Amino acid sequence: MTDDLIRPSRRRLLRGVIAATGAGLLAGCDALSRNEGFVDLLGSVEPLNQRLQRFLTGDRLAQEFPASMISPVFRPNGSIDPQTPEYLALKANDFSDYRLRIRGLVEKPLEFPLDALRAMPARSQITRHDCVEGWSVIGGWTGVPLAALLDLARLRPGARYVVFHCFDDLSNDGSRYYESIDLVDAYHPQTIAAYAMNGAAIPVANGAPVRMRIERKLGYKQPKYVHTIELADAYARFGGGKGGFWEDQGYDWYGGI
Ligand SMILES: Nc1nc2c(c(=O)[nH]1)N[C@H]1C(S)=C(S)[C@@H](COP(=O)(O)O)O[C@H]1N2
Ligand SMILES: [Mo]
Repeated sequence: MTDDLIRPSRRRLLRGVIAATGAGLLAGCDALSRNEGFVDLLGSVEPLNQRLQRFLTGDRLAQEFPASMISPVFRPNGSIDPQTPEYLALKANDFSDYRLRIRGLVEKPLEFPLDALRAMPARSQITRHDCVEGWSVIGGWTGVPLAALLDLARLRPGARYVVFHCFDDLSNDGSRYYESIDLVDAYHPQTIAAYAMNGAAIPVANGAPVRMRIERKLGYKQPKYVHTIELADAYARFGGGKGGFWEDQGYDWYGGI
């Protein structure tokens, strides 16, 4: 059957579905808006969750690739074997005591063991990673959409940035790698807390056990070894104040691709 042949009936079907849903929604909303409790609930939820999800994420996706294009080696860069005591302790137990923490401007601070993350609805994506040093690699990632984690923790008013705290001390001065993004990128569908790379646990060199993939950003905005995701009104009070480890050295905060 050619496309031309099936298209007209599909269109009719679609029209029918839209009409039916539209009518159902209208009746439902009308009935619900007469219930004051529901209106109050909408008033409190709408500004934070629904508005963010509906309007801030309506942006373009980074290109995704077929599995045949995955690079044989996902070249590691920056920290590749963190030596901070807290990381070494977790690594010694194969990360069984690891928790991904959500805190800051949220109603409900949360902690996720790896098993809990793996049990959540996942997203997989094969994308190209571009480092400002001038190389690119293609890799496959699986993880939990950051949007889902933020929805569980529920943002508090004033939350504008997501700050990622990492285990590693790249500059060897007692500080820790960190990064930050705004809520547009936080709610982007390809922004995931990844726990797998190319179908296996993420190797230590690439950020085990959890690293972010924020696919419309350059390499330095893909924090590895993440332990805490903090919601904040501003990023100036973290690290050197410019929003990230490399930003503090002069790199651009937005770092988009
Ligand atoms: N915690 C942490 N995250 C980091 C870095 C780092 O040194 N530490 N390096 C960044 C840079 S510059 C790049 S290019 C990528 C490298 O990721 P990869 O090691 O998986 O290739 O991680 C980014 N995230
Ligand atoms: Mo990089």
